[in-house]
Amino acid sequence: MENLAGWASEASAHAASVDRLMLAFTLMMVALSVPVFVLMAVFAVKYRRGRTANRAHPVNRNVWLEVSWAIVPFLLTVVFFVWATKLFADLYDPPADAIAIDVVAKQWMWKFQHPGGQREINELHVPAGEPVKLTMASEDVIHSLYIPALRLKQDVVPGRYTSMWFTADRPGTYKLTCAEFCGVDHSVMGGSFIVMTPAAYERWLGQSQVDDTLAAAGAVLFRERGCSGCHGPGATVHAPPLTGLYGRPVPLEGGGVVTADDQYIRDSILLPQSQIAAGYPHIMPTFQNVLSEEEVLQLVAYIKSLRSGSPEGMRQ
Ligand code: HEC
Ligand SMILES: [Cu+2]
Repeated sequence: MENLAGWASEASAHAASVDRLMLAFTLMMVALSVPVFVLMAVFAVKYRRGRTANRAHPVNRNVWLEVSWAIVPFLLTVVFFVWATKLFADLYDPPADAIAIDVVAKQWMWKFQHPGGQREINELHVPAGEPVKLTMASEDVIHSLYIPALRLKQDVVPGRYTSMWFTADRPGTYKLTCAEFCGVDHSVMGGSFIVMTPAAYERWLGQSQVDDTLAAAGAVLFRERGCSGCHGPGATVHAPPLTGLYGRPVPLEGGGVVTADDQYIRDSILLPQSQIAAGYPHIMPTFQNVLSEEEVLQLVAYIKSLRSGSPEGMRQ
């Protein structure tokens, strides 16, 4: 592999913020611990055996001095708590216009799929300066996607979606790896994270071989796997229409309302008995062990594309 930028490089503003936090925190720890060790050494010398020092030890309390060395470090650490929490919370707040890339982890490779259907394995190409959101699923065990240059790491867990987002701003080739021991070949489960200028990314998208966009691949599955038999416009079965479902609140049987997000749609397909849409019969079969994670992601992309009034919505 050619000249991967080292672990120390920063490929996003977030990475720079994390480094600033770590540096400041380290400096604070030094500032708080140096006086302790210096005084220890000074007193060990000053009061060592045989030394003529005043050992009378008169009672000499200075309450404010004593309070200050509890309060000052406390306030300092609270500053870091707030600072770090802010950085952490940002990770859960992706911009709505982020480019949605799907990730499937399996022993032992990373598969990436771009919204236009471009697929790649162990390489992730992204444009600089644009937010990217990864939705991640695992085909087998727990993996963890770690991109050191972004200072980001997120577990990829079987049975649910996890996500992470970033705006890389420095074109280059960086390391990408699995940070969760996932079997014998765990150590080779990695590759490169390639940040390109937006123009180069467009060219790359154009050159990559595409069978179908994610949503179009999902539309084909929707027919082939018989979903349209129940959910299609002509179906005689009483099943909910899926047009406009994404992002909408869904009332559930037995009370409660959930928002139809990626995870809900995924669970509806793989664990249909877990959350039943109110007013519908329990007849939807499970597609667990029938569909691969990639196929489920394609179906989710298709259902997301079914906006009310969109031409895609007519495609069933
Ligand atoms: C035998 C008929 C049938 C088939 C086949 C079927 N479904 Fe369903 N589906 C239903 C019914 C009935 C419900 C509502 C009850 C429930 O939530 O389980 C439902 C619910 C859903 C929901 C949740 C909708 C909502 O409004 O909350 C989604 C998403 C969904 N199905 C997707 C699919 C997909 C994708 C396929 C194909 C892989 C599929 N279904 C195949 C009958 C079916
Ligand atoms: Cu792994």
